[in-house]
Amino acid sequence: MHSSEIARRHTFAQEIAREAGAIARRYFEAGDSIRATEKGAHDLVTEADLEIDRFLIGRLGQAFPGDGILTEESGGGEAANLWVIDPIDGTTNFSRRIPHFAMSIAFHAEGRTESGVVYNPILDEMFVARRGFGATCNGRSIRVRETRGPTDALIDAGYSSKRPLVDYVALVGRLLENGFAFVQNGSAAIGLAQLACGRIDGYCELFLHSWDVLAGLLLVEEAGGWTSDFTAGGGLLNGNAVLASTPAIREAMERILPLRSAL
Ligand code: LIP
Repeated sequence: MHSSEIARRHTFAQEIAREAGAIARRYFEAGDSIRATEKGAHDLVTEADLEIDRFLIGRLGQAFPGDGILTEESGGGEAANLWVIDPIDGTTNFSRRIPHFAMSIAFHAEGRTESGVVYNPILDEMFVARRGFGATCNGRSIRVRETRGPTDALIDAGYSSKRPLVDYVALVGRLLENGFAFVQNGSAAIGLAQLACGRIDGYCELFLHSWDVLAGLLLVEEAGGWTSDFTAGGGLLNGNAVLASTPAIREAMERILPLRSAL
């Protein structure tokens, strides 16, 4: 795809992320409770997820009718030019009015992510990356942290109920045994954005979907970090484990969560 066409999409993604954020803020700041429906164990969907999903699909369908769209709430399939979207990543946080959630919008063309946007509308933090052009937060360049080693590293280790609990417990055990500190903050998109801007040193989770991570993984790559090849082995449509970190702890993290790495 020509660079100018990617640029058009990159700019548009930021515009609709901000508009979608206004929808999320309307629910977040309303007085009544945010009603959530359980799709599975600790896997929620709210009216806001569904309204933002419809909004983003509508805007993208009007602006780029030939592109494919894959979202957490509406599904979709593979396409040469594909939008991969989580309308609210961190829905449990959102439903409890914890301001740790984001709209995650990625544009994936000819087998690689070209544009990623992760927007936290409550903190008004717009994380943006275009492949080959770096990563920013609110327009300011961001870089991963210069980690000194495991005992200097803070890792966000997401929990997925789609993998055995014993495997997550073992993963956390390996992190702690090797001197890492860990948090489990409930949003892969935000966790990867925080890695990209130097607030944490790594993100790992045993299973996630592409809409949770594609935008955040590009942020990390463009901010000088390392990421596993999430789309390997059909990850784009089927999901995969995810591992991302600062370069200094890559080898240590690959021992913690052994994956075929690509970057
Ligand atoms: C969430 C992920 C998070 C994971 C949660 C949930 P959602 O996505 O971002 O990393 O641990 O279980 O899957 O469901 O809020 O879009």
